[in-house]
Amino acid sequence: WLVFTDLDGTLLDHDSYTWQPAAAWLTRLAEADVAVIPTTSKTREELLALRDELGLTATPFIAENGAVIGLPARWQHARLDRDPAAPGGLIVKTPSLDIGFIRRRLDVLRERLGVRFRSMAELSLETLCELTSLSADKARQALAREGSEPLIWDDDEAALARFRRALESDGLRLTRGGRFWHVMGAVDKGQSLRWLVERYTALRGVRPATVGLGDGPNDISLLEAVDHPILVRGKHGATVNVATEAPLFRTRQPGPDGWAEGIADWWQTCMDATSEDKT
Ligand code: 2M8
Ligand code: MG
Ligand code: MG
Repeated sequence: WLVFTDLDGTLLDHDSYTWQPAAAWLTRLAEADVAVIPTTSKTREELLALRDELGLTATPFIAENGAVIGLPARWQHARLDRDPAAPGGLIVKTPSLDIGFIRRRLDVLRERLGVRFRSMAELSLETLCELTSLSADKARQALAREGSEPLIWDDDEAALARFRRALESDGLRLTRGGRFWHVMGAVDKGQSLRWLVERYTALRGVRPATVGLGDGPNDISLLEAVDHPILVRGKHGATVNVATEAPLFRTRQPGPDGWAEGIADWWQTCMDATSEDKT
């Protein structure tokens, strides 16, 4: 089994970013050799710091809504990876458009459509800290974008619909996180998740079963791509309509409490059930 999990509002609390209620399960999953793969809007820099804190240094990560994929040593493949590993042994794939291009298109579209928004790069560090409750250090890590730009939308729904259409005809995509809208190339969490499943299959010769946890509209593609989807109750108020073939488990609690609730249910129905079969 591979566990793909969103961070903000899912493994981490929407406001305080703590994951204490999920810590015991993270330990238990590590002991059972189940890989927990962060699949998030956060940047590579934010992930590099968080991986250490969460104890997830041996597993890959999906950052910036699919625009950045980090592969640790065990997930690398001599024939498939020609890119050199960075210090620390990580290989990072960026299967999308680069941030400079995205920002230039955003400027052009804002001008042409006359819509109002502020990109994260345009916010002062102080405003960003206020909006997100991140510390200045963490906010700086969030600003180190490579393949997606978060936005605060300051205009109405009709303008948003026009903006989305214009982005799409430019080969760009718009998705919604807990606080921001995110613009990136033709990627999403689900696509990068499938890419990692293919990689695992190529390396190990078996197709892994997958669990996915998320709370926001930007997690729909993730939840639709896994065998066992878990929708964690959101604190953001956005509706999340998931169309999965697999039955969707909805947690009662938000954030890391909901994460633990969903994982406990999955463990009971899938893991305990299989170990009983074996005995
Ligand atoms: C942004 O991502 C969250 C994801 O739900 C959001 O849209 O609210 C990103 O900029 C991320 O890099 C940052 O850490 C986070 C902080 O709340 O906000
Ligand atoms: Mg989230
Ligand atoms: Mg997220």
